[in-house]
Amino acid sequence: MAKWDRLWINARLAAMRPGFWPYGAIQEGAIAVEGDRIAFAGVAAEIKDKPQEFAHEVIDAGGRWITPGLVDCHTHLVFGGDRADEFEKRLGGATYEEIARAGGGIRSTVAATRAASEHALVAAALPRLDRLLAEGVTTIEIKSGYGLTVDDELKQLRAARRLAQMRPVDVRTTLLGAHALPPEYEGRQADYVALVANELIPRAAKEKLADAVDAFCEKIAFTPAETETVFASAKKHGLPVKLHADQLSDLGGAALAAKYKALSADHLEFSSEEGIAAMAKAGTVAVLLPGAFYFLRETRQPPIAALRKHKVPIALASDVNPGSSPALSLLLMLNMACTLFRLTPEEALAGVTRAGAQALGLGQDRGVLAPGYRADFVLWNIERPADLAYWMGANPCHQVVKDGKIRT
Ligand code: DI6
Ligand code: FE
Repeated sequence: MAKWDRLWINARLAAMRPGFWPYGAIQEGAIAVEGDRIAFAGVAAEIKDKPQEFAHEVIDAGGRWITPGLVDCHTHLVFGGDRADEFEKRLGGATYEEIARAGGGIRSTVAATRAASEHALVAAALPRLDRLLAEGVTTIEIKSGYGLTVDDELKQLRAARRLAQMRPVDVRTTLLGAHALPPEYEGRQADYVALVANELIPRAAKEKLADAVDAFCEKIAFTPAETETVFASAKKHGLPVKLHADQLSDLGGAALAAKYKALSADHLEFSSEEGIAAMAKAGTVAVLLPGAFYFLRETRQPPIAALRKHKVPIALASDVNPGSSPALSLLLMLNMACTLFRLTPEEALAGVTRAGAQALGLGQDRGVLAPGYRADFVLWNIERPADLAYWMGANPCHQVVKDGKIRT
């Protein structure tokens, strides 16, 4: 028999293939890789006595738990400046809307992002990325949405692509041109939507800078009709869509995302059960963002019971951004999802592995420990998988394997 490239023995395997969920399936396990794929994941029985006969390189996992590599499926990681001053103003009593009207809010990040070079954006994002990677993130989605001109949006996407060349991580980029109305389009919202649909999306598609298209469908952002214009263009250019839906009010965002077979609908605090049912039919993943819920002190919970009832996959993400979620820990999001939304630790783990991968259209490729899947996984210094959601601010990550190679 041909030997595997690398074999980890003395391992406990969590989050294996659907059907082998729940997570404590294998206590005396082994996992092997061949190239960038998992070649074996299961009971170690006959392997553990003579592991050298099975693989060129054998690693003793020391009884540690192994999970799939973490997937952070919703971030705005690339941006200029920060909004710490705005945080202080909000603590002093100012509202998000007042700050926005005074030229702050998203617009202040747009100004800082436009002023930054691609190189400066990469330099600013890199330490943030490193914080996430240190906790076992192996796949991250990064959105544009702070440039809001054709050139500045493409600059943000190029910066995101560049990050992928600098670190052992897969970056999926999402064009979020319809994030906010740029100041120079005040009173001409239709013209800006036309720019996104007719110029920005075609350019991003042609230059292969975007893997998906997103929009912010909200009273303070874009209407459902405008969102449809953006989505129609995305479809025409072969790009799947995602949606910031029903975060602050119910505009029917969940159903709209479903209508366009969106990969995911994100936030969802105000979504109706009909919207959730439509998502289930369309195969649209729910992405919950407890960091933004916490940081904006929101009170309306996403409809967890309806998501469970209709069996919509629930993903969790950091939503890293300077305004509503300056969160540089994906593990902390597991804790918040459990305490704030009452997810179980097992659901939370699925949210940053299997469901996170599904939310990026990568569910067939990664997010579970099973043969044929991408060999992205993490060894943890924990007693049980629920510890990942239990500790706050601990980083029990021991070793990360990306594409079958040990990340150093
Ligand atoms: N929803 C959010 O919470 C962020 N973007 C979005 O569409 C806010 C982004 C910001 O305040 O900079
Ligand atoms: Fe977001």
